[in-house]
Amino acid sequence: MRPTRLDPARQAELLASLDGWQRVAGREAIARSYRFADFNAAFGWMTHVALMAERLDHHPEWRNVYNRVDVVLTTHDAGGLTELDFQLAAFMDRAAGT
Ligand code: H2B
Repeated sequence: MRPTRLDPARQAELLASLDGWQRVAGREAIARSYRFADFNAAFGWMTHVALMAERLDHHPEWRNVYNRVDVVLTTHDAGGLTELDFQLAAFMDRAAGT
């Protein structure tokens, strides 16, 4: 079963529990940029996150340029933010050591 869209108050609460994540203008999504030591570190982190994304069946929108990864999370099926977005965001932060 897919999670349902969170109400705005709960979204704000969960966003406040994260560091470095922001709302995206014009759509219901959250975004964060990560910077790593080099491409190897960035891509290693992406690989680690990709395995979790498959397990959750929840996939990021992301872009990598050398040591930087820009991430946007939203739940396409729900048309907005769900628990899964905040779960994956927290996992990304832990995996990046932030
Ligand atoms: N990822 C994200 N971010 N949102 C979704 O709604 C979503 C997904 N849906 N990954 C999943 C895959 C769905 O398309 C498949 C069919 O389970």
